Amino acid sequence: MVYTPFPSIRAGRPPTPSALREAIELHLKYDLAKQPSNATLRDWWYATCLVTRDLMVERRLETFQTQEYHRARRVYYLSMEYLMGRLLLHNLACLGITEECRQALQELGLELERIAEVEREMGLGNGGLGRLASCILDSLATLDYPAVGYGILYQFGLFHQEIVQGYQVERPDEWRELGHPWEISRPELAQKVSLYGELKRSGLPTDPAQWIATTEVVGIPVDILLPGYGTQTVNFLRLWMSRSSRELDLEAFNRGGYFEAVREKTFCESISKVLYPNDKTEAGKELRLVQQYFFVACSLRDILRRFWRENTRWEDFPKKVVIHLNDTHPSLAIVELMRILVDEQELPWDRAWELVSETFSYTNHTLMPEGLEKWPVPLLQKVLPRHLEILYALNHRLMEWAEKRFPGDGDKKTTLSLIEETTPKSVRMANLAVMASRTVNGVSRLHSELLRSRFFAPFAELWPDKFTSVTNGISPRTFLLMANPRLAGLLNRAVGGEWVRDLEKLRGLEELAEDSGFQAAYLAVKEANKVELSNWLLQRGLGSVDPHSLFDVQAKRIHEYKRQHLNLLRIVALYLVLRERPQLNVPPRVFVFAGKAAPGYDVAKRIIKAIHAVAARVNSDPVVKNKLQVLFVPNYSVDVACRLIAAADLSEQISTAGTEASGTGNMKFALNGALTIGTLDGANVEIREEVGEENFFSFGHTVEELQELRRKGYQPKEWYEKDPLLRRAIDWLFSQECLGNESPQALEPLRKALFEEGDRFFVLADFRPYWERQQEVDVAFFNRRRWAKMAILNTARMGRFSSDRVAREYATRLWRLSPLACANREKR
Ligand code: 26Q
Repeated sequence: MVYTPFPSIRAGRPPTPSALREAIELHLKYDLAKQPSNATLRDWWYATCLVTRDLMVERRLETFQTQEYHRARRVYYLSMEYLMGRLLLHNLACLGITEECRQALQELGLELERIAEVEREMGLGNGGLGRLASCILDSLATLDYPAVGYGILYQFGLFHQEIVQGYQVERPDEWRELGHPWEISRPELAQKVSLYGELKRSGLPTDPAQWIATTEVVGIPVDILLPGYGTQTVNFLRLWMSRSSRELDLEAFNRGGYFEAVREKTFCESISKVLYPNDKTEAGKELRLVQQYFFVACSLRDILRRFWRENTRWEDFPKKVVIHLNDTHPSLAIVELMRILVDEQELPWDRAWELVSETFSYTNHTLMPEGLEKWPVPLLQKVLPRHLEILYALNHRLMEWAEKRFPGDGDKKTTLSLIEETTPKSVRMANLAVMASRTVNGVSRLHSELLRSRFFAPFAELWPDKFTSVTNGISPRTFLLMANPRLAGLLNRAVGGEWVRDLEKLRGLEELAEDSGFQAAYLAVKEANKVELSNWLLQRGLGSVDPHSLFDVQAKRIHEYKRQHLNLLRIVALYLVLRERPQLNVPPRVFVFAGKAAPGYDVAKRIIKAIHAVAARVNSDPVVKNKLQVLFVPNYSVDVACRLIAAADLSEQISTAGTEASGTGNMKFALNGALTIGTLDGANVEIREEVGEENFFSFGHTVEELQELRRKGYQPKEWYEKDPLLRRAIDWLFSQECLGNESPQALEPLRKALFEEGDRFFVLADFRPYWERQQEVDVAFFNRRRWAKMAILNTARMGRFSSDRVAREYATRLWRLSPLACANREKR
């Protein structure tokens, strides 16, 4: 480094705006070889990020020394996905220098917010699971927990969604195109991983074996620093990038032949190339399996390297290391650790199992059978032959335990088994994760209950104490402070600024809920956010909306179980009613949809098409002008989410009861003062409990009622026939009047799902209760003071859904981890 960045920082004081300005100019000069006169917005952004990074590095080094000195017990959070969003404003806020930086840029004639918008967000995840991982890492750092996140540095993140003639079109997400100043590459910590090949062995499967692999891949770690908010702690996320091991080895090129070597190089680089754009499992894709093993094997080697720097005996391993599995995607780590211990370290099998089974914890994120990962045995045999053998050996033990506990009960054993007896056979990763983990948790109370009583029932009989629940949460930094600066400012004035680190502090708002001055200020914030969103929509050519309308938002992945089409059917019904009775007194509403469909999920894509077809008709019909508008915001992302969350009046959380494990969007909207219309599903149940049922619009069949409907043989056709409004809405949606010039086949797959395929998600059964509840929403919205009170009470009572509470629960109850702040460090 050619300059001494900030002597003042080391003394623990924040840098002055002029010190920051100077540092930005130095980075502009020495890292980008630019002068202020020829610097682009991108250059200024890059330089500002580098200065911010310098400041985080100071704290990172302190954190590292503290954790190493104390030989801290750490949690290693393994996740295939992280949805970090843009980082500049977040990192500045964590460091507490947002205003100083704003002023520094102002002195340079620049505006902070404009600079921050240059950043391409890190979209290395599909949705809820990836964003939850990011929120939890944010909270772990904020609470000073020693934690490292591991994942994959996908060269292409989740695809960009464009809409062409109402259809989703996917484009590559080249998020590193402008460079990525947050990355710190660590080639010296590269790891080598083996794949394919064959086994050489003499003894039993539980004896050490030799795996002669034919392909070797190198993982190069790239770190992203993760500052806590208002603390010295800076943790990090370590993302692996795959490269060929022969890259630097000219000999190998000659040995293997030129063509073969290039082919292998291409294969190796393809491993971290692209994020799979599905949020449910897709059967048996080899590259996905290779991705999982690659990232898990690199991470484990890195964990072991760190362990041996600070420790000397295996028996300390479970005392110092907790490995958390974010769903089953990283569950090969269990098998890989067994392999390392047995084959490479030559520990006896039972001793290895002791260590392994004290190390892992596992979070399940899905209830749907098709969401549970299974790998075909022949694929494992090909890619990871030794791991398959270890899996069979583990299953042998599992079946012994099962026989002991349930003698002669073949059915129990069949459901417990790691191996599913299909053709070909496959390995059930969830069963492996449950078997090997000290704790297994669901992500909401309802979800955890259903896991225990249905999906993992025999496991819960075998190991009742393993199962627990940690209801999800969201980061107050990302989803209030950053997403909604106006509301954040109002809250600071009302209850002080402590809520950013302690969301329960918002309880203090309860006493203001009926204060007309505060209500007015609160409504004014919402109004201003709606104006801002309207302008943004207009700029993007997405339509012109009246900010006085009720903003009704459903933003999340497009899925049949999330039932965007239930929302759409209600819109159609309302449209038909309004056409007949244009004078009907309903508040003007803007219906906003946003979300991506998995590229291979046809019905979901037809739902997007249906939304656009309805929007085209409704928005151009003068009869409902100023009453009803339908918008689809393309390319849903963390950035778009924040804009919608700040502006929403009503949050649609309408999944079929028993299908949404938790939901976290529900929390983001409610915290920002949108009222929820929602089913009794996932965390909705707990949100309703916290905010009070009088401040929550619940509707729809419960899990038990649906069970009963199923038992009696649910016939969507009957529901269609007995409800004239529903019938009209459905008939119109699938009519040529709605489709316009489109082929009559355009929505056929959607219609089939509702009728021929039996409406798996009970859209028709829940239509009427949904319709009726929405009428109550209209009434409530007319009464501005009542609405304000309800919204304020939502904000006031969402404290429990902070990811800080989540991190603390995981740390204390599952991981037995203690905070370790930098100041705690004694002299060596
Ligand atoms: C697995 C194998 C192959 C390809 C893809 C996948 C895959 C990828 C992502 C499977 C599932 C996911 C993501 C699931 C997810 O986001 N689940 C959501 O997790 C949230 C956080 O716990 C919950 O709030 C949501 O209810 C749940 O749907």
